[in-house]
Amino acid sequence: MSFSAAYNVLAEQLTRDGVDIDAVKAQLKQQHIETPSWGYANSGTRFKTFPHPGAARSTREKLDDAAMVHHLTGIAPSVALHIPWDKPEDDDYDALRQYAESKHIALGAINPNVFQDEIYKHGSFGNPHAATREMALDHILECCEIMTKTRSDSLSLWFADGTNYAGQDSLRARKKRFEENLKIVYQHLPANGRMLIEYKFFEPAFYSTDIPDWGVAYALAMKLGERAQVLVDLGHHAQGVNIEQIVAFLLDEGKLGGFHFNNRKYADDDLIVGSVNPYELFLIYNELTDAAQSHDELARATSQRVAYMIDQSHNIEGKMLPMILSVLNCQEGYAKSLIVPRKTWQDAQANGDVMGAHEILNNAYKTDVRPLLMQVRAELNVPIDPIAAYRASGYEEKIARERGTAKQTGGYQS
Ligand code: PSV
Ligand code: MN
Repeated sequence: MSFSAAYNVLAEQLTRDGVDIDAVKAQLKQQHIETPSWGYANSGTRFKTFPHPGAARSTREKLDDAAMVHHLTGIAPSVALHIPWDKPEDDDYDALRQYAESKHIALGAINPNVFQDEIYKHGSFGNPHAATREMALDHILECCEIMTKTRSDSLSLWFADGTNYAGQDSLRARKKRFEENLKIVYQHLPANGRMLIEYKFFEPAFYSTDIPDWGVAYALAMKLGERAQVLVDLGHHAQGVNIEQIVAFLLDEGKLGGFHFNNRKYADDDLIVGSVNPYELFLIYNELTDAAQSHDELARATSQRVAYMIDQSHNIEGKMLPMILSVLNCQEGYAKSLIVPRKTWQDAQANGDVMGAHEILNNAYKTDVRPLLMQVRAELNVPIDPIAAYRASGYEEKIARERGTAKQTGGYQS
């Protein structure tokens, strides 16, 4: 059966279930997944980076690769930058932005780096030395200025801060130092800018981490104000944590700012999102769709501003294919959440119908949405099978030929 015949069958079945298929397609066409500049370079893992032939050597090459991912998927129109890894030599961010625009993509979230310089041995904002805290602050304030030049509206903040030994530093003092500096950063956000506070439950500090979980990120964001929100990096949770529940809570509080998609099996952020547990990705999207379709104004408005970003530095699987697959996995998870017959499901919940509610949700998850996605791609004018199109494009061979195998070009251990 051709994909369009399969799509017609699926569309009929979904319409019978009360799903508005045109609305579903319209929402899928508006999906926006931001890819990370560092995912295109030879960057990554804390143990060893295996260089990949053709990996980007400069920010412009990273933008070329991101543009290719967008060209093939139609839903990855922006790229997150990491400063200083993506700092232009001449500091000409306008030129960088124009280059991105010439490739039909935009510059996205700005990610400061206050963890790689020698000076940050004992942390950045949590550091007991005022001069080091000052340096970290200067860097992040510079990032606020960069946001204006790149027209970015999000500042993604991740801190490696913490301690390795009990008694090493005052836990309360570290908290206060963070609050003090974040407050200053908050005051320097550009007018349309917001601050996304990322948490991570361990590593590189192992005794205490200054922002170890969503609760701490949430408390900090609450104190700062409306334009500070929480960033949920899927890799930064212990294995059993129910991430979709965190997402639901933060949506309801107006405090979900964005995601870093990846997979927690790495205990950080380097595996393809949805590769191990696509059900979890669906459940996360289901909370987002549920908020987007609810009558709760705050949850609905919050869901509309969520920044969907990938944070993956692939090490053994190449660079472009895993990024394309990650974008497609997000598309599939989102599509499945959109076909949940929400009213029927909510009625089952309200009636205390445990098995009925569970089954309705799972039926959506088990539906093969691939014909729907192919139809959406055809309507978006992108290849119906972006992975096959990439393999056939010759791009991988071309960049390997032109760029060779670069050493580390952005990322850890550089
Ligand atoms: C370190 O865990 C990390 O991967 C964080 O998730 C940041 O978002 C990312 O680096 C980029 O700085
Ligand atoms: Mn992250």
